[in-house]
Amino acid sequence: MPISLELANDNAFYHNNFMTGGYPQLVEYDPAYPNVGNVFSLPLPVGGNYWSTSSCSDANHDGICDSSVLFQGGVDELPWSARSGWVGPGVAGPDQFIECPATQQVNVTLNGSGSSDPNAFLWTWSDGTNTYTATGPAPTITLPFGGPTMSPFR
Ligand SMILES: [Ca+2]
Repeated sequence: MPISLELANDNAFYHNNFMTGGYPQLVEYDPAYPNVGNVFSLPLPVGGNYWSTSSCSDANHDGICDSSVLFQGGVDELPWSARSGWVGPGVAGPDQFIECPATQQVNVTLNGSGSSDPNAFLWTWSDGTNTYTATGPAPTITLPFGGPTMSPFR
């Protein structure tokens, strides 16, 4: 969802998830109604926003993209690499040891309910070849025998 700025001055926009929702640009800006003094990030550890339209590399894995997000009428100098990246790291709960049946795979329900933002869960794991994802605070996923170590993310 975009924001539209017309004659809007001296605002600070940070910790927003700017998602496309089909809009081509997330900040609408009309040069006929210029804005001054708006910022789209604050010094770390606050940072800026998450932009779903922006590709992001984060070489040092600090959660902040290596490049600014530029758009007409503004710049986010410290964009977050993940949705709601400013929320603390996920809490996966205690380890689970689940016996694998003869089918060589098992359904496992994850539990991230202890995390601080249950609406922004993203789980990722890898089998060494492919990377998989699931969303939500308690997804049920199918894992193979000897399955991977799971990591919950915000
Ligand atoms: Ca970084």
